[in-house]
Amino acid sequence: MIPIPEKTPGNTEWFVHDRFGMFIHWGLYAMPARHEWVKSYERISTEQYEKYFKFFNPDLYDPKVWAKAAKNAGMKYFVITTKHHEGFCLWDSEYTSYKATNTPYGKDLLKPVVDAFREEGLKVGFYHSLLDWHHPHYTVDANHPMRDNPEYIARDKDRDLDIYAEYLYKQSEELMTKFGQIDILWYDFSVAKTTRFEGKGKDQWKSEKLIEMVRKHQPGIIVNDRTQIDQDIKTPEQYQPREWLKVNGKPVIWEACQTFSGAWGYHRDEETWKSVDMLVQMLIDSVSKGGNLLLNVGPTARGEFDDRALERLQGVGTWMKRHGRSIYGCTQAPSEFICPKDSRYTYNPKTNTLYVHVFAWPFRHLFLDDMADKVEYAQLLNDGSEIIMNKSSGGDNLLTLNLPVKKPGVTVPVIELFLKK
Ligand code: JFZ
Repeated sequence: MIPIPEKTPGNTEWFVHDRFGMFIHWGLYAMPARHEWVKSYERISTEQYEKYFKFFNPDLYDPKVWAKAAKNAGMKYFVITTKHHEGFCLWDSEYTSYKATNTPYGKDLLKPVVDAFREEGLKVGFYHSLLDWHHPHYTVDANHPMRDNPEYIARDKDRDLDIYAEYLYKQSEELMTKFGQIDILWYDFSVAKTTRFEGKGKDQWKSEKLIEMVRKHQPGIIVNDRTQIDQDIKTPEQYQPREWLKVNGKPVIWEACQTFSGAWGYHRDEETWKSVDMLVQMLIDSVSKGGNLLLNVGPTARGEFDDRALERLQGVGTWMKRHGRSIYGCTQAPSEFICPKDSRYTYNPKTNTLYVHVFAWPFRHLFLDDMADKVEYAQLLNDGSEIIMNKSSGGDNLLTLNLPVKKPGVTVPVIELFLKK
């Protein structure tokens, strides 16, 4: 049995097929280059933060290069920050002057990236921050850069969060109407209440109204869960769920979002970069539990993917070129198939093919319990070479796969098992 999530309002058919996307976090925070939350972490005032706006000029920005890198990595969709918590807008919004067109760069950054990724055949997603540390009517909460500034907090009585909610609505509407078909809207996030501060959630964002408007303009769009109203997908962040994600005991459509290193925005000095090996394993792990992976790049302030990111995208792409078959169109394997140690199964229900991803290459033999009567033919996926199978004579239905002693020269070797009809 394979879990079947309940139908949701958006079109998720392509999403659960495509499995792998690129997240892009890009904004002024690429300049301080020490975390996209720098304004909050370092309690930076809007006046002090202004220097980044004043000098922002990503002169090497060429989204066609980004789109090619994503496509070559095997990614099928992308989600870009239209505005992050700092409040800076990548597009030429009618409702603010805090936008790319008013920086030294002087041009809209959003339209070109949408066009470039579409051109490469990728689906288009917008991340939009519900938080806004720049808007004058955005009140102080536990995450706000001015949370320790009594004078700033005192002026909250003159702030009207409904005015901000109206801004959020208007900008969301721009995003939904000025860029053609948008496939994903990734709102972020609802703020928890603390002893000192009120939280912000669906009542403050007016989430119901937002979602209604979004669906009016983009009927098929996939909306995430962070407005505090669950829609199409759940979004576990920086961890791999232990099993198919459930809400109230029911399986849901889910997408893990993960960074290459510890930050989402470009972080110059962060050194906890994941290896290609680990990243490929994370992608496989997601699909083996019926989920997607949204893997993040934080472009530099000059407008490029840095070498560390490019190297990993290339590494993942080399693997994907030969192993896309065990990812696209695949999901968790039916529960009757028992996965061997240090491996992950994925399964393509259309072709009735089972894929064994071997994370730790064993010496000579891989034992598959209760599979002897189920497999018609087995091969290594990277080169299509036969894997000889032995069926045990003990009557226990054990299938033994005879592996080469030398691990195939790929990041994660995969054995493709064509099952009997
Ligand atoms: C959010 C952002 O704050 C972060 O910068 C990035 O964009 C990521 C994809 O999403 O991360 C969160 C959101 C919510 C919580 C923590 C991190 N939370 O509720 O604790």
